[in-house]
Amino acid sequence: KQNSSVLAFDLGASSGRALIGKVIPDENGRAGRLEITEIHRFPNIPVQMGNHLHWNFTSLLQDVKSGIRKAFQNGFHPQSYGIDTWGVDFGLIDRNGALAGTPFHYRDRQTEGMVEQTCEQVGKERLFAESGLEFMPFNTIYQLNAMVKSNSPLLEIADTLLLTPDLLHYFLTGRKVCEFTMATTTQLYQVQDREWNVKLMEELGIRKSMFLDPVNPGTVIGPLTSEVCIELDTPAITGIAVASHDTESAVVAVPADAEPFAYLVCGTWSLLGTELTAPLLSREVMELEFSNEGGAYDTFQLLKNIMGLWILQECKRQWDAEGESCSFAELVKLAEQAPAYTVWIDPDDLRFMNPGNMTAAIAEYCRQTGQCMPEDKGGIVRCILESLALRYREVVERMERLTGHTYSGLHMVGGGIQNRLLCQLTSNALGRPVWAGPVEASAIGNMLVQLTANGIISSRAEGVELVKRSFPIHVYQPEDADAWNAAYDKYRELMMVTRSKT
Ligand code: ADP
Ligand code: LRH
Repeated sequence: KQNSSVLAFDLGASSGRALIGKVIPDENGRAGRLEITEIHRFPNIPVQMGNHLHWNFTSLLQDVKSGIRKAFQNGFHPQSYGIDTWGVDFGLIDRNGALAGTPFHYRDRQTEGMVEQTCEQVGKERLFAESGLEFMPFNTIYQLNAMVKSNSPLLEIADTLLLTPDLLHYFLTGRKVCEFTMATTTQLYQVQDREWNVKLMEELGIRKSMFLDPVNPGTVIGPLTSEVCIELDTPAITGIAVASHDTESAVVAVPADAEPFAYLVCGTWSLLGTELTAPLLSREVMELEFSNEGGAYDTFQLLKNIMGLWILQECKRQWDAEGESCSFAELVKLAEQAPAYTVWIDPDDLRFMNPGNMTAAIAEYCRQTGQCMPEDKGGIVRCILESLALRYREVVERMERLTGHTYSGLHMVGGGIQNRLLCQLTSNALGRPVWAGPVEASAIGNMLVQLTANGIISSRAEGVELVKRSFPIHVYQPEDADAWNAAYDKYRELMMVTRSKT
Protein backbone atom coordinates (compact mmCIF):
# COMPACT_ATOMS: atom_id res chain seq x y z
CA LYS A 1 0.00 0.00 0.00
CA GLN A 2 1.36 3.36 -1.00
CA ASN A 3 2.25 5.82 1.76
CA SER A 4 -0.11 8.71 1.16
CA SER A 5 1.07 11.26 3.71
CA VAL A 6 3.46 14.14 3.19
CA LEU A 7 4.97 16.86 5.37
CA ALA A 8 4.73 20.51 4.35
CA PHE A 9 6.73 23.38 5.78
CA ASP A 10 5.28 26.78 5.05
CA LEU A 11 7.47 29.61 6.26
CA GLY A 12 5.77 33.00 6.15
CA ALA A 13 7.20 36.34 7.16
CA SER A 14 5.26 36.28 10.42
CA SER A 15 5.32 32.60 11.32
CA GLY A 16 6.33 29.17 10.12
CA ARG A 17 4.37 25.95 10.35
CA ALA A 18 4.67 22.27 9.68
CA LEU A 19 1.59 20.33 8.61
CA ILE A 20 0.99 16.71 7.75
CA GLY A 21 -1.27 16.06 4.79
CA LYS A 22 -2.85 12.62 4.59
CA VAL A 23 -4.94 11.46 1.69
CA ILE A 24 -8.00 9.47 2.75
CA PRO A 25 -9.08 7.17 -0.08
CA ASP A 26 -12.69 7.04 -1.26
CA GLU A 27 -14.62 3.79 -1.78
CA ASN A 28 -12.97 3.34 -5.19
CA GLY A 29 -9.51 3.64 -3.70
CA ARG A 30 -8.96 7.05 -5.26
CA ALA A 31 -7.88 10.19 -3.38
CA GLY A 32 -11.09 11.11 -1.55
CA ARG A 33 -10.13 13.76 0.97
CA LEU A 34 -7.05 15.55 2.23
CA GLU A 35 -6.77 15.63 6.00
CA ILE A 36 -4.32 18.15 7.41
CA THR A 37 -2.80 18.20 10.89
CA GLU A 38 -0.63 20.99 12.22
CA ILE A 39 2.29 19.56 14.14
CA HIS A 40 4.52 22.57 14.70
CA ARG A 41 4.12 26.36 14.55
CA PHE A 42 6.83 28.86 15.35
CA PRO A 43 7.24 32.62 15.22
CA ASN A 44 9.55 34.09 12.58
CA ILE A 45 11.21 37.10 14.17
CA PRO A 46 13.93 38.89 12.22
CA VAL A 47 17.08 40.09 13.96
CA GLN A 48 18.75 43.48 13.63
CA MET A 49 22.52 42.91 13.68
CA GLY A 50 24.48 46.14 13.50
CA ASN A 51 23.26 48.06 10.49
CA HIS A 52 21.37 45.22 8.88
CA LEU A 53 18.17 43.26 9.30
CA HIS A 54 18.57 39.48 8.94
CA TRP A 55 16.49 36.34 9.10
CA ASN A 56 17.18 34.18 12.14
CA PHE A 57 18.20 31.43 9.74
CA THR A 58 19.74 28.96 12.20
CA SER A 59 16.61 29.12 14.30
CA LEU A 60 14.39 28.56 11.24
CA LEU A 61 16.47 25.54 10.24
CA GLN A 62 16.20 24.14 13.75
CA ASP A 63 12.41 24.63 13.69
CA VAL A 64 12.19 22.78 10.38
CA LYS A 65 14.18 19.93 11.93
CA SER A 66 11.92 19.98 14.98
CA GLY A 67 8.96 19.69 12.61
CA ILE A 68 10.42 16.56 11.03
CA ARG A 69 11.11 15.04 14.45
CA LYS A 70 7.64 15.90 15.77
CA ALA A 71 5.98 14.35 12.72
CA PHE A 72 7.43 10.95 13.58
CA GLN A 73 7.01 11.42 17.35
CA ASN A 74 3.31 12.03 16.70
CA GLY A 75 3.02 8.75 14.84
CA PHE A 76 3.02 10.04 11.26
CA HIS A 77 5.17 8.49 8.56
CA PRO A 78 5.39 11.02 5.73
CA GLN A 79 6.97 9.78 2.54
CA SER A 80 8.43 13.18 1.68
CA TYR A 81 8.66 16.76 2.81
CA GLY A 82 8.52 20.07 0.95
CA ILE A 83 9.36 23.63 1.93
CA ASP A 84 7.86 26.89 0.73
CA THR A 85 8.88 30.34 1.94
CA TRP A 86 8.62 34.04 1.04
CA GLY A 87 10.35 35.02 -2.21
CA VAL A 88 13.58 36.81 -3.18
CA ASP A 89 15.87 36.06 -0.22
CA PHE A 90 18.93 33.82 -0.28
CA GLY A 91 22.01 32.52 1.46
CA LEU A 92 25.52 32.27 0.02
CA ILE A 93 27.47 29.03 0.25
CA ASP A 94 31.27 29.20 0.28
CA ARG A 95 33.63 26.77 -1.45
CA ASN A 96 33.79 24.59 1.66
CA GLY A 97 30.03 24.20 1.67
CA ALA A 98 29.39 26.52 4.64
CA LEU A 99 26.94 29.40 4.87
CA ALA A 100 28.74 32.71 4.29
CA GLY A 101 27.18 35.46 6.41
CA THR A 102 23.59 35.54 7.62
CA PRO A 103 20.80 35.86 5.03
CA PHE A 104 19.48 39.41 4.76
CA HIS A 105 15.82 40.14 5.39
CA TYR A 106 14.09 41.66 2.37
CA ARG A 107 13.10 44.66 4.47
CA ASP A 108 16.75 45.49 5.21
CA ARG A 109 17.61 49.05 4.25
CA GLN A 110 20.59 48.16 2.05
CA THR A 111 18.31 48.27 -1.01
CA GLU A 112 17.21 51.89 -0.51
CA GLY A 113 17.72 53.75 -3.79
CA MET A 114 18.78 50.56 -5.58
CA VAL A 115 15.78 50.35 -7.93
CA GLU A 116 16.63 53.78 -9.34
CA GLN A 117 20.37 53.07 -9.55
CA THR A 118 19.90 49.67 -11.16
CA CYS A 119 17.36 50.99 -13.69
CA GLU A 120 19.80 53.74 -14.58
CA GLN A 121 22.54 51.16 -15.13
CA VAL A 122 20.60 48.70 -17.26
CA GLY A 123 17.37 50.42 -18.36
CA LYS A 124 13.95 50.16 -16.74
CA GLU A 125 11.89 49.00 -19.75
CA ARG A 126 14.44 46.37 -20.60
CA LEU A 127 14.57 45.10 -17.03
CA PHE A 128 10.80 44.67 -17.01
CA ALA A 129 10.62 43.15 -20.48
CA GLU A 130 13.24 40.54 -19.58
CA SER A 131 12.21 39.68 -16.02
CA GLY A 132 8.46 40.38 -16.14
CA LEU A 133 8.65 41.65 -12.55
CA GLU A 134 7.49 44.88 -10.98
CA PHE A 135 10.18 46.95 -9.32
CA MET A 136 9.86 45.82 -5.72
CA PRO A 137 12.84 47.33 -3.87
CA PHE A 138 13.70 44.02 -2.21
CA ASN A 139 14.01 41.85 -5.34
CA THR A 140 17.17 39.73 -5.26
CA ILE A 141 18.72 41.80 -8.04
CA TYR A 142 18.67 44.96 -5.88
CA GLN A 143 20.00 43.14 -2.83
CA LEU A 144 22.90 41.79 -4.89
CA ASN A 145 23.54 45.12 -6.56
CA ALA A 146 23.67 46.76 -3.11
CA MET A 147 26.23 44.14 -2.07
CA VAL A 148 28.25 44.73 -5.26
CA LYS A 149 28.22 48.48 -4.62
CA SER A 150 29.30 48.09 -1.00
CA ASN A 151 32.11 45.74 -2.09
CA SER A 152 30.75 42.99 0.11
CA PRO A 153 33.48 40.41 0.74
CA LEU A 154 30.71 37.81 0.93
CA LEU A 155 30.34 37.99 -2.84
CA GLU A 156 34.04 37.19 -3.23
CA ILE A 157 33.81 34.00 -1.20
CA ALA A 158 30.39 32.92 -2.41
CA ASP A 159 30.42 29.79 -4.51
CA THR A 160 26.65 29.20 -4.83
CA LEU A 161 23.57 31.30 -4.19
CA LEU A 162 20.67 29.34 -2.72
CA LEU A 163 17.21 30.87 -2.33
CA THR A 164 15.69 30.30 1.14
CA PRO A 165 13.78 27.03 0.52
CA ASP A 166 16.75 25.62 -1.38
CA LEU A 167 19.08 26.76 1.41
CA LEU A 168 17.05 24.83 3.98
CA HIS A 169 16.97 21.75 1.72
CA TYR A 170 20.73 21.96 1.33
CA PHE A 171 21.33 21.73 5.06
CA LEU A 172 18.89 18.81 5.30
CA THR A 173 19.84 16.74 2.26
CA GLY A 174 23.30 18.02 1.34
CA ARG A 175 22.02 18.67 -2.21
CA LYS A 176 22.08 22.04 -3.92
CA VAL A 177 19.21 22.89 -6.24
CA CYS A 178 17.52 26.02 -7.52
CA GLU A 179 13.75 25.76 -7.76
CA PHE A 180 12.05 27.52 -10.67
CA THR A 181 9.26 29.54 -8.97
CA MET A 182 11.76 31.09 -6.55
CA ALA A 183 14.21 31.77 -9.39
CA THR A 184 11.60 33.95 -11.09
CA THR A 185 11.38 36.23 -8.03
CA THR A 186 15.02 37.31 -8.38
CA GLN A 187 14.46 39.62 -11.38
CA LEU A 188 17.62 38.02 -12.80
CA TYR A 189 15.66 35.39 -14.69
CA GLN A 190 14.59 35.80 -18.32
CA VAL A 191 10.98 34.71 -18.36
CA GLN A 192 10.60 34.52 -22.13
CA ASP A 193 13.69 32.42 -22.85
CA ARG A 194 13.37 30.62 -19.54
CA GLU A 195 16.98 30.94 -18.50
CA TRP A 196 19.17 33.05 -16.24
CA ASN A 197 19.80 36.53 -17.58
CA VAL A 198 23.54 36.15 -17.94
CA LYS A 199 24.03 39.42 -19.81
CA LEU A 200 22.26 41.38 -17.09
CA MET A 201 24.38 39.68 -14.43
CA GLU A 202 27.55 40.59 -16.34
CA GLU A 203 26.49 44.22 -16.67
CA LEU A 204 25.84 44.45 -12.93
CA GLY A 205 28.97 42.56 -11.89
CA ILE A 206 27.01 39.67 -10.42
CA ARG A 207 28.80 36.36 -10.91
CA LYS A 208 26.79 33.92 -13.05
CA SER A 209 28.56 30.87 -11.62
CA MET A 210 26.70 31.37 -8.32
CA PHE A 211 23.41 30.39 -9.98
CA LEU A 212 22.31 26.80 -10.57
CA ASP A 213 20.01 25.79 -13.42
CA PRO A 214 16.43 25.88 -12.15
CA VAL A 215 14.46 22.68 -11.60
CA ASN A 216 10.67 22.41 -11.88
CA PRO A 217 8.30 22.05 -8.94
CA GLY A 218 7.90 18.36 -8.24
CA THR A 219 11.61 17.55 -8.62
CA VAL A 220 12.98 15.07 -6.12
CA ILE A 221 15.97 16.59 -4.30
CA GLY A 222 17.07 13.60 -2.24
CA PRO A 223 16.87 11.96 1.19
CA LEU A 224 17.81 13.58 4.51
CA THR A 225 21.51 13.15 5.23
CA SER A 226 22.49 10.42 7.66
CA GLU A 227 23.71 13.12 10.09
CA VAL A 228 20.26 14.73 10.13
CA CYS A 229 18.56 11.34 10.53
CA ILE A 230 20.79 10.50 13.50
CA GLU A 231 20.19 13.90 15.07
CA LEU A 232 16.43 13.64 14.69
CA ASP A 233 16.15 9.89 15.12
CA THR A 234 13.98 9.62 12.01
CA PRO A 235 14.13 7.73 8.71
CA ALA A 236 15.65 9.41 5.66
CA ILE A 237 12.52 10.90 4.11
CA THR A 238 12.83 12.55 0.72
CA GLY A 239 13.02 16.29 0.15
CA ILE A 240 10.94 17.46 -2.81
CA ALA A 241 11.22 20.87 -4.46
CA VAL A 242 7.59 22.03 -4.43
CA ALA A 243 6.40 25.37 -5.82
CA SER A 244 8.72 26.68 -3.17
CA HIS A 245 7.66 30.31 -3.44
CA ASP A 246 4.81 30.46 -0.90
CA THR A 247 2.58 32.54 -3.19
CA GLU A 248 2.82 29.91 -5.92
CA SER A 249 2.09 27.09 -3.50
CA ALA A 250 -1.00 28.99 -2.35
CA VAL A 251 -2.25 29.41 -5.92
CA VAL A 252 -2.14 25.64 -6.42
CA ALA A 253 -4.67 25.28 -3.59
CA VAL A 254 -7.20 27.88 -4.80
CA PRO A 255 -10.51 25.98 -5.13
CA ALA A 256 -11.57 27.70 -8.35
CA ASP A 257 -14.40 26.39 -10.51
CA ALA A 258 -14.15 28.61 -13.51
CA GLU A 259 -11.29 29.84 -15.58
CA PRO A 260 -10.04 32.48 -15.54
CA PHE A 261 -10.28 33.24 -11.84
CA ALA A 262 -8.95 36.04 -9.65
CA TYR A 263 -7.30 35.28 -6.33
CA LEU A 264 -5.91 37.08 -3.33
CA VAL A 265 -3.26 35.34 -1.23
CA CYS A 266 -3.78 37.19 2.02
CA GLY A 267 -1.04 37.00 4.68
CA THR A 268 1.72 39.41 5.60
CA TRP A 269 1.49 40.48 1.96
CA SER A 270 -1.58 40.58 -0.24
CA LEU A 271 -0.87 39.02 -3.61
CA LEU A 272 -3.71 39.68 -5.99
CA GLY A 273 -3.57 37.97 -9.34
CA THR A 274 -4.74 35.58 -11.99
CA GLU A 275 -3.26 32.60 -13.73
CA LEU A 276 -1.84 32.68 -17.26
CA THR A 277 0.01 30.20 -19.42
CA ALA A 278 2.69 32.70 -20.46
CA PRO A 279 4.00 36.02 -19.12
CA LEU A 280 2.36 39.30 -20.20
CA LEU A 281 5.16 41.73 -20.88
CA SER A 282 3.44 44.80 -22.29
CA ARG A 283 4.30 48.32 -21.24
CA GLU A 284 0.90 48.67 -19.61
CA VAL A 285 1.66 45.73 -17.33
CA MET A 286 4.80 47.55 -16.20
CA GLU A 287 3.00 50.84 -15.74
CA LEU A 288 0.23 49.26 -13.69
CA GLU A 289 2.96 47.59 -11.59
CA PHE A 290 2.09 43.93 -12.09
CA SER A 291 4.52 41.01 -12.01
CA ASN A 292 4.72 37.77 -13.95
CA GLU A 293 5.91 35.10 -11.54
CA GLY A 294 6.65 31.53 -12.49
CA GLY A 295 4.10 29.12 -11.03
CA ALA A 296 3.65 25.39 -10.60
CA TYR A 297 2.34 23.17 -13.39
CA ASP A 298 3.78 25.37 -16.18
CA THR A 299 1.81 28.48 -15.31
CA PHE A 300 2.70 32.13 -15.00
CA GLN A 301 0.95 34.26 -12.43
CA LEU A 302 0.09 37.82 -13.31
CA LEU A 303 -0.08 39.43 -9.90
CA LYS A 304 0.39 42.58 -7.87
CA ASN A 305 2.15 42.75 -4.51
CA ILE A 306 0.05 44.81 -2.12
CA MET A 307 1.57 45.77 1.25
CA GLY A 308 -1.16 43.79 3.00
CA LEU A 309 -1.69 42.93 6.64
CA TRP A 310 1.93 43.79 7.39
CA ILE A 311 0.65 47.27 8.25
CA LEU A 312 -1.71 45.81 10.84
CA GLN A 313 0.93 43.39 12.15
CA GLU A 314 3.29 46.28 12.77
CA CYS A 315 0.66 48.34 14.61
CA LYS A 316 -0.09 45.28 16.73
CA ARG A 317 3.62 44.74 17.44
CA GLN A 318 3.86 48.32 18.63
CA TRP A 319 0.76 48.11 20.82
CA ASP A 320 1.98 44.79 22.27
CA ALA A 321 5.34 46.39 23.11
CA GLU A 322 3.56 49.30 24.78
CA GLY A 323 1.88 46.77 27.05
CA GLU A 324 -1.58 47.11 25.48
CA SER A 325 -1.57 43.68 23.93
CA CYS A 326 -4.64 42.65 21.91
CA SER A 327 -5.15 39.59 19.70
CA PHE A 328 -5.97 39.99 15.99
CA ALA A 329 -9.50 38.85 16.79
CA GLU A 330 -9.88 41.59 19.43
CA LEU A 331 -8.51 44.22 17.07
CA VAL A 332 -10.97 43.17 14.39
CA LYS A 333 -13.80 43.49 16.92
CA LEU A 334 -12.71 47.05 17.75
CA ALA A 335 -12.59 47.87 14.04
CA GLU A 336 -16.12 46.57 13.58
CA GLN A 337 -17.34 49.13 16.10
CA ALA A 338 -15.33 52.03 14.63
CA PRO A 339 -16.94 54.54 12.24
CA ALA A 340 -16.82 53.63 8.54
CA TYR A 341 -15.48 55.64 5.56
CA THR A 342 -13.56 58.26 7.55
CA VAL A 343 -9.87 58.01 6.66
CA TRP A 344 -7.76 55.98 4.22
CA ILE A 345 -4.14 55.37 3.39
CA ASP A 346 -2.43 54.14 0.25
CA PRO A 347 -1.22 50.77 1.56
CA ASP A 348 1.43 50.64 -1.15
CA ASP A 349 3.06 53.92 -0.22
CA LEU A 350 6.67 52.89 0.33
CA ARG A 351 6.77 54.69 3.66
CA PHE A 352 4.87 51.68 5.05
CA MET A 353 7.54 49.16 3.93
CA ASN A 354 9.48 49.25 7.20
CA PRO A 355 8.96 52.50 9.09
CA GLY A 356 9.82 51.15 12.56
CA ASN A 357 6.91 53.07 14.07
CA MET A 358 3.88 52.16 11.93
CA THR A 359 1.27 54.24 13.76
CA ALA A 360 3.51 57.31 13.41
CA ALA A 361 3.85 56.57 9.68
CA ILE A 362 0.05 56.40 9.34
CA ALA A 363 -0.32 59.64 11.32
CA GLU A 364 2.21 61.36 9.06
CA TYR A 365 0.40 60.12 5.96
CA CYS A 366 -2.91 61.45 7.32
CA ARG A 367 -1.34 64.83 8.12
CA GLN A 368 0.19 65.15 4.65
CA THR A 369 -3.08 64.23 2.94
CA GLY A 370 -5.27 66.54 5.06
CA GLN A 371 -7.06 63.72 6.87
CA CYS A 372 -7.57 63.21 10.60
CA MET A 373 -5.61 60.38 12.20
CA PRO A 374 -8.03 57.94 13.83
CA GLU A 375 -8.10 58.45 17.56
CA ASP A 376 -8.05 54.88 18.78
CA LYS A 377 -6.98 51.37 17.86
CA GLY A 378 -10.36 50.45 16.40
CA GLY A 379 -10.24 53.47 14.10
CA ILE A 380 -6.69 52.72 12.98
CA VAL A 381 -7.50 49.07 12.21
CA ARG A 382 -10.67 50.13 10.37
CA CYS A 383 -8.61 52.58 8.31
CA ILE A 384 -6.12 49.84 7.36
CA LEU A 385 -8.80 47.27 6.46
CA GLU A 386 -10.94 49.66 4.42
CA SER A 387 -7.86 50.96 2.62
CA LEU A 388 -6.85 47.41 1.72
CA ALA A 389 -10.35 46.56 0.48
CA LEU A 390 -10.46 49.67 -1.71
CA ARG A 391 -6.98 48.97 -3.01
CA TYR A 392 -8.03 45.40 -3.88
CA ARG A 393 -10.85 46.80 -6.03
CA GLU A 394 -8.46 49.17 -7.77
CA VAL A 395 -6.05 46.32 -8.51
CA VAL A 396 -8.81 43.95 -9.71
CA GLU A 397 -10.00 46.65 -12.12
CA ARG A 398 -6.44 47.18 -13.37
CA MET A 399 -6.03 43.45 -13.86
CA GLU A 400 -9.24 43.37 -15.88
CA ARG A 401 -7.82 46.07 -18.13
CA LEU A 402 -4.69 43.99 -18.66
CA THR A 403 -6.30 40.63 -19.31
CA GLY A 404 -9.59 41.72 -20.89
CA HIS A 405 -11.49 39.37 -18.56
CA THR A 406 -14.20 40.21 -16.06
CA TYR A 407 -13.89 38.24 -12.85
CA SER A 408 -17.13 37.17 -11.23
CA GLY A 409 -15.68 37.30 -7.72
CA LEU A 410 -12.48 36.91 -5.75
CA HIS A 411 -10.99 33.80 -4.14
CA MET A 412 -9.24 34.67 -0.88
CA VAL A 413 -6.82 32.26 0.81
CA GLY A 414 -4.20 32.49 3.59
CA GLY A 415 -4.08 33.46 7.26
CA GLY A 416 -5.68 36.84 6.57
CA ILE A 417 -9.07 35.29 5.79
CA GLN A 418 -9.49 34.62 9.51
CA ASN A 419 -10.21 38.34 9.51
CA ARG A 420 -13.87 38.07 8.52
CA LEU A 421 -14.31 41.83 8.53
CA LEU A 422 -11.62 42.16 5.87
CA CYS A 423 -13.32 39.51 3.71
CA GLN A 424 -16.68 41.28 4.02
CA LEU A 425 -15.20 44.73 3.32
CA THR A 426 -13.43 43.29 0.28
CA SER A 427 -16.66 41.86 -1.06
CA ASN A 428 -18.40 45.20 -0.41
CA ALA A 429 -15.68 47.23 -2.10
CA LEU A 430 -15.65 44.92 -5.12
CA GLY A 431 -19.43 44.60 -5.30
CA ARG A 432 -18.84 40.90 -5.97
CA PRO A 433 -18.71 37.74 -3.90
CA VAL A 434 -15.62 36.68 -2.03
CA TRP A 435 -14.98 32.95 -1.63
CA ALA A 436 -12.72 32.52 1.39
CA GLY A 437 -10.70 29.36 1.99
CA PRO A 438 -8.57 27.49 2.70
CA VAL A 439 -6.54 29.31 5.38
CA GLU A 440 -3.50 27.07 4.99
CA ALA A 441 -3.40 27.34 1.21
CA SER A 442 0.40 27.49 0.89
CA ALA A 443 0.91 24.36 2.97
CA ILE A 444 -1.86 22.58 1.03
CA GLY A 445 -0.42 23.57 -2.37
CA ASN A 446 2.95 22.40 -1.10
CA MET A 447 1.35 19.02 -0.25
CA LEU A 448 -0.40 18.74 -3.62
CA VAL A 449 2.84 19.13 -5.55
CA GLN A 450 4.43 16.45 -3.37
CA LEU A 451 1.42 14.16 -3.83
CA THR A 452 1.70 14.61 -7.60
CA ALA A 453 5.43 13.84 -7.51
CA ASN A 454 4.73 10.77 -5.36
CA GLY A 455 2.08 9.52 -7.77
CA ILE A 456 -0.78 9.75 -5.24
CA ILE A 457 -2.67 12.23 -7.40
CA SER A 458 -2.27 12.45 -11.14
CA SER A 459 -2.85 16.09 -12.04
CA ARG A 460 -3.31 19.61 -10.86
CA ALA A 461 -7.05 19.39 -11.55
CA GLU A 462 -7.32 16.35 -9.30
CA GLY A 463 -5.58 18.36 -6.58
CA VAL A 464 -8.06 21.22 -6.92
CA GLU A 465 -10.99 18.77 -6.67
CA LEU A 466 -9.40 17.28 -3.57
CA VAL A 467 -9.18 20.76 -2.00
CA LYS A 468 -12.83 21.44 -2.82
CA ARG A 469 -13.92 18.18 -1.17
CA SER A 470 -11.74 18.70 1.88
CA PHE A 471 -12.04 22.33 3.02
CA PRO A 472 -15.08 24.55 3.54
CA ILE A 473 -15.36 27.79 1.60
CA HIS A 474 -17.00 30.73 3.29
CA VAL A 475 -18.97 32.91 0.88
CA TYR A 476 -19.32 36.66 1.46
CA GLN A 477 -21.93 38.56 -0.54
CA PRO A 478 -21.50 42.29 -1.18
CA GLU A 479 -23.43 44.73 0.98
CA ASP A 480 -24.03 48.50 0.97
CA ALA A 481 -23.32 48.91 -2.75
CA ASP A 482 -24.11 52.65 -2.99
CA ALA A 483 -22.05 53.63 0.02
CA TRP A 484 -19.09 51.59 -1.22
CA ASN A 485 -19.25 52.95 -4.74
CA ALA A 486 -19.23 56.46 -3.30
CA ALA A 487 -16.34 55.52 -1.01
CA TYR A 488 -14.40 54.12 -3.96
CA ASP A 489 -14.81 57.33 -5.96
CA LYS A 490 -13.61 59.34 -2.97
CA TYR A 491 -10.67 56.98 -2.45
CA ARG A 492 -9.67 57.28 -6.13
CA GLU A 493 -9.70 61.05 -5.86
CA LEU A 494 -7.59 60.94 -2.72
CA MET A 495 -5.11 58.59 -4.40
CA MET A 496 -4.88 60.74 -7.50
CA VAL A 497 -3.92 63.77 -5.46
CA THR A 498 -1.62 62.04 -2.98
CA ARG A 499 0.22 59.77 -5.42
CA SER A 500 1.08 62.64 -7.71
CA LYS A 501 2.70 64.38 -4.73
CA THR A 502 4.86 61.44 -3.67
P1 ADP B 1 2.44 34.82 6.61
O1 ADP B 1 2.38 33.44 6.01
O2 ADP B 1 2.80 35.88 5.63
O3 ADP B 1 3.29 34.86 7.84
P2 ADP B 1 -0.33 34.30 7.37
O4 ADP B 1 -0.89 33.71 6.14
O5 ADP B 1 -0.03 33.40 8.52
O6 ADP B 1 0.95 35.19 7.04
O7 ADP B 1 -1.33 35.44 7.85
C1 ADP B 1 -1.01 36.24 8.95
C2 ADP B 1 -2.09 37.28 9.13
O8 ADP B 1 -3.32 36.67 9.41
C3 ADP B 1 -1.83 38.23 10.28
O9 ADP B 1 -1.18 39.38 9.82
C4 ADP B 1 -3.22 38.56 10.78
O10 ADP B 1 -3.60 39.83 10.27
C5 ADP B 1 -4.11 37.50 10.22
N1 ADP B 1 -4.70 36.68 11.30
C6 ADP B 1 -4.16 35.60 11.88
N2 ADP B 1 -4.99 35.10 12.82
C7 ADP B 1 -6.08 35.87 12.84
C8 ADP B 1 -7.31 35.89 13.60
N3 ADP B 1 -7.56 34.99 14.55
N4 ADP B 1 -8.22 36.85 13.30
C9 ADP B 1 -7.98 37.77 12.36
N5 ADP B 1 -6.84 37.82 11.62
C10 ADP B 1 -5.91 36.89 11.87
C1 LRH C 1 4.78 36.56 0.30
C2 LRH C 1 5.95 36.79 -0.60
C3 LRH C 1 5.62 37.61 -1.82
C4 LRH C 1 6.95 38.24 -2.07
C5 LRH C 1 7.37 38.62 -0.67
C6 LRH C 1 8.83 38.88 -0.49
O1 LRH C 1 5.13 35.80 1.42
O2 LRH C 1 6.52 35.59 -1.01
O3 LRH C 1 5.14 36.88 -2.92
O4 LRH C 1 6.93 39.23 -2.99
O5 LRH C 1 6.94 37.53 0.12
